[in-house]
Amino acid sequence: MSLRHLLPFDASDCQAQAQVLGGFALGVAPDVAVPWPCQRVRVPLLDGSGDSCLEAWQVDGAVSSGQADGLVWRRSGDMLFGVIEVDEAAMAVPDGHSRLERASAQIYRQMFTLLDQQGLPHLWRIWNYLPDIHGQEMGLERYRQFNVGRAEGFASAARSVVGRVPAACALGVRQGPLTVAFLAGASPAVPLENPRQLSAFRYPQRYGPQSPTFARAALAYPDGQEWLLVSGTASIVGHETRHAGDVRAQCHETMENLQAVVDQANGCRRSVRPFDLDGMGLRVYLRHARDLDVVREVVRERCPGAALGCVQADVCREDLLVEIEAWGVLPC
Ligand code: 3EB
Repeated sequence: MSLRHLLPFDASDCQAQAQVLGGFALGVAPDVAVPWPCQRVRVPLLDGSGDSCLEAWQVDGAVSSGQADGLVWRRSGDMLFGVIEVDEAAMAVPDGHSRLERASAQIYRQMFTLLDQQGLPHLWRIWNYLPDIHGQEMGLERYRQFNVGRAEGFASAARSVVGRVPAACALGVRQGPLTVAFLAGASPAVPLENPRQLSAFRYPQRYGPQSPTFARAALAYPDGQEWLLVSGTASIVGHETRHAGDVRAQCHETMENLQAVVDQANGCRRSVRPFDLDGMGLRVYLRHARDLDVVREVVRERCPGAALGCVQADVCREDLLVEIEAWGVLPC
């Protein structure tokens, strides 16, 4: 069994479709019909052509699938990819809690229940997309409400919200439901932190009543492979945003942070060769489409060979203009 990332690929390629564990449709109209769990991320594509673009995780073993209550999943051997969407508007409004907090807690509970039932309890990577991320709900920014709900979900499954947590990203999208995708397995991933940054799960209260629950990266081991899954990474040093208002400097700082995480991975990798950012895949989130040329120039300078996808999305702190995530694969 192995795992391969296809980017972008053709929805009419039936042979490829049959062996897709799951993936993403990115774009302003990502409503492509596919037979696998697909996270629809409603964001403008900044460098591709067409209305949408598919990315997928391909496996070479047999797959089995299931769906229930807004959750769609597929598994192959010891790995599972799932997508959950929740219609916040349809949630009951509980006393003293916001709809988004409730919806986030419910999604995470649902995910943990499935993983326990499937005997694949170890989360490797999570992708969180929220509409109106900076909106206020009951006096608290929606991203902060999401953090409260996410931590409730972890706690109700008796999971730690510090230390051994999955890699993740959390971005604001202009349209669409709250959606969470996840990649999990039978074996634990090795969580990594960035020595230049305070662990996000230790961020101080000024960023919200509940710190975000994610590790800076995860090393996962599908059979015969070593996967480096780097979380959304931005211009943060310690816990503070650097270079507010300067997208070029933020992009340089972000590349430094990505390199620092890759260095951490190389310090404990099992593979003979080291990971190299230039041989990895990068997804770039820009707050403003107008910053594309500057950001591409800075990224290309450091990583001329990386597979690059750029979309417009809201990074979770209002002063952050760019966020970049990365993944890499090596034989081991
Ligand atoms: C940061 O470093 C930037 O809430 O899951 C990056 C990756 C960020 C994941 C999350 C947030 C998350 O704090 C934001």
